[in-house]
Amino acid sequence: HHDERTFVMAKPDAVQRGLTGEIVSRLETRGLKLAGAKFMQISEELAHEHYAEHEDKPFFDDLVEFITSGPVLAMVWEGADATRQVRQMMGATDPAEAAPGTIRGDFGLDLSQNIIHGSDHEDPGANEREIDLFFDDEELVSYERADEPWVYE
Ligand code: YYY
Ligand code: MG
Repeated sequence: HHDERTFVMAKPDAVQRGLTGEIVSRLETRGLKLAGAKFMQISEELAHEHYAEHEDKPFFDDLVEFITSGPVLAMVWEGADATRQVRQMMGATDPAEAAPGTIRGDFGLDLSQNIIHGSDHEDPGANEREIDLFFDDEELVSYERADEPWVYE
């Protein structure tokens, strides 16, 4: 199955640093398929919902402040094992620990400004929950990309 969808977001630091094109480009050239995108500023309420699992963590208030501090590019990407593959391309949560070649490892140096969000592949249903939180069904597109026969056997 090549139709797994995952939620990805270029965070406010990525937008401010002009990294949104680079992020889209990496996912796109990997063979993942863009199914939806929205340039937006996250409200306080949406930030609390999106990061609900971290509500009790000491970094929660700073995290909400950061993610609402400027526009983000929210996206849905589709492909085989998309959630886990995006996480691999993102690298470790702390950019200081992220391997070179990953998005965080190539563009970040410090928590919490770690450039990109991707749904947790170890939390079943996180991808669909986050997609539903940010997108209506009619904002997502199903189509075939011309290179698909060259990406998938
Ligand atoms: O999924 P991922 O973004 O890699 O990490 P999470 O553990 O879900 O944490 C969400 C978000 O919180 C992370 O991207 C940065 C921030 N954060 C932090 O500021 N300080 C920490 N010690 C852990 C996470
Ligand atoms: Mg997470």
